[in-house]
Amino acid sequence: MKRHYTILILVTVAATIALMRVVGCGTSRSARAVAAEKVYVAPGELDKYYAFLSGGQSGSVFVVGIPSCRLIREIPVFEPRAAYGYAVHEGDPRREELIATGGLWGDTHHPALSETHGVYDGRYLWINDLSNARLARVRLDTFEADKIVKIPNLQGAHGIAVVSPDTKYIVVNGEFEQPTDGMVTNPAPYTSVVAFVEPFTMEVKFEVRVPGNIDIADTSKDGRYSFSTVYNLEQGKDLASMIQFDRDAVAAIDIPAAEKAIAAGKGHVRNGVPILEGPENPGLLTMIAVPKNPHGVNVTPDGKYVIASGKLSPTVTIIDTKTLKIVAEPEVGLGPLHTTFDGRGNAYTSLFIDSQVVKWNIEKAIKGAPDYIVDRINVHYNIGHLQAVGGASMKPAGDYLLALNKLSKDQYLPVGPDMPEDQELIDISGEKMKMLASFPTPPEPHDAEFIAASVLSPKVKQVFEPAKDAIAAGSESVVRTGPHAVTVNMTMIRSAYTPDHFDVREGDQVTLRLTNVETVRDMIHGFALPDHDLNLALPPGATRTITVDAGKPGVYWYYCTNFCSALHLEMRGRMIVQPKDSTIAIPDWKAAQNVKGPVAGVPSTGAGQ
Ligand code: RUQ
Ligand code: CUA
Ligand code: CA
Repeated sequence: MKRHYTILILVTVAATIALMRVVGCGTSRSARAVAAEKVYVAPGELDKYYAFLSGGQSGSVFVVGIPSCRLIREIPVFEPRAAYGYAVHEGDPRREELIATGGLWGDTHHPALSETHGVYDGRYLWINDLSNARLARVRLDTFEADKIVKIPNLQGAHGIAVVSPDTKYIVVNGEFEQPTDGMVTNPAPYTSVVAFVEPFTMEVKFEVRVPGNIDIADTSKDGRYSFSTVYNLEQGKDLASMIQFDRDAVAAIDIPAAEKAIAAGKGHVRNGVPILEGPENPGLLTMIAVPKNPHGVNVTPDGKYVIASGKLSPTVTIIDTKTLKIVAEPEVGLGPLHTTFDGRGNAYTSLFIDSQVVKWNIEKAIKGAPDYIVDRINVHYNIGHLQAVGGASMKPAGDYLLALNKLSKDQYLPVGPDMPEDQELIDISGEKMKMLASFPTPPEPHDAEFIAASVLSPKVKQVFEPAKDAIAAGSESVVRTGPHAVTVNMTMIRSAYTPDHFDVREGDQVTLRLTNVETVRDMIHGFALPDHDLNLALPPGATRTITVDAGKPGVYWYYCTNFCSALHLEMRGRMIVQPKDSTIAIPDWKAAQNVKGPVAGVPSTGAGQ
């Protein structure tokens, strides 16, 4: 009997393997062709959407074209990046902000695009740094971080959301509870705050205290409420005590009520920010009991409902955004984390434990119809976030959904014990979901938002506008500004630096003010200086200023790091560091330019000290 079973199993396994060979792990040849066609963007053609994925512990934002899944840019935010000359050197404004607010690394989770009338307008993107309680803003005309601020009075800046429909504030949630007065000796239970940040000045306008901790955020579409999940309503300080209650909460903050209370001077100012206490301001804070250690919270595109994902409960909780009452609590599967929408009445919830995306119909679930689950699709593996195109706006496109999976396991060639993260693009245009493609990323995207190329690309600048201190072609100079200080005002254009050499003396501080005077998009020039720890990249129109020590006497070639023309390799020049006791005065560049004949070997003009 036992032998028969063994044979049966062997035959079944062999048949399954043979079948898998033919159709390729459950996908038929024609299904593959259809999927490939859907993500194929021919060379020279452009993607339909920009996807902005948070870079997690990479501290950055990944920009991916959809549907091709091609990485088109990484925007460094909370981490220096030599490739873009971002925050690498002293004096760089973002570097100074990073150092002043917590350090040269970060953990980005939730990109949030600016909205006008509830749809993405392509002006800005905000991104949090969970670890150091920071918020950064990225300009979308230049794809550059332009401001980084610290959020006082909270730790673990986790969920963020734009207050719809017109980006009145950016909401920032404090995940890690703190002693309310900041004193470790205070025996009272820890609490946290939700911060409301003015989007353009990036000033923290006010905060609202919530019992427990505050995880993920969204806002109602009419600007009335911010919603935050609270998974530690127990106010426990260890794992066991954080999972005691069957229900934690969604905290709903009435934003106009908060503004009124602030205007009436009801905030208790701490570290420069007024904090509102719930009990002192009736109606300000409503705690809606939802099961158990909820995670994601997402408002439906029509603004009617807010959906909290149960995480430790196999349910999602549907709450009416006007009455703040629970209207249904349908089961969706194991480990629900986040929910997104297609604009056709369907919700898509990520199931971490089941490794699935579940599609369910919102109205059917509310009515208690037995067939509210529409479809399920397996993802690879253990999905965290998911986002449909426009899913967090009032106008979802209903075409693509991105699954942001935590583990890639066997999906890519092994690259050591640590594997890339796996993002999967799913077609949601039909009744059934269809897996289209996957692509790896560095660690570790948590969330994504998409914007149509037709909205954003016309806003993207060709070149940087000249800064106030930009050097114009023809006005280059080398000036001694002190006994041990020289300023070099330099321009760069294909394929030369002007000046192409200059002299300084050992012991000098050399300030380089560099302008890339190109007027053509993508004509980047680098400026690397050997043995001086100096590497900059200047996009067209950009100006950078940096001061370095002249270093040991010698000839140092500065050179272009970005291949820019057939003469790219020749695009280099010399910093000649004369010995301390050299009597050679530092040539004056303007005088040198008037000298007829080759510039090399210009006589000293006595412009030195
Ligand atoms: S959180 S999936 Cu910031 Cu859900 Cu990561
Ligand atoms: Cu400029 Cu290469
Ligand atoms: Ca709990």
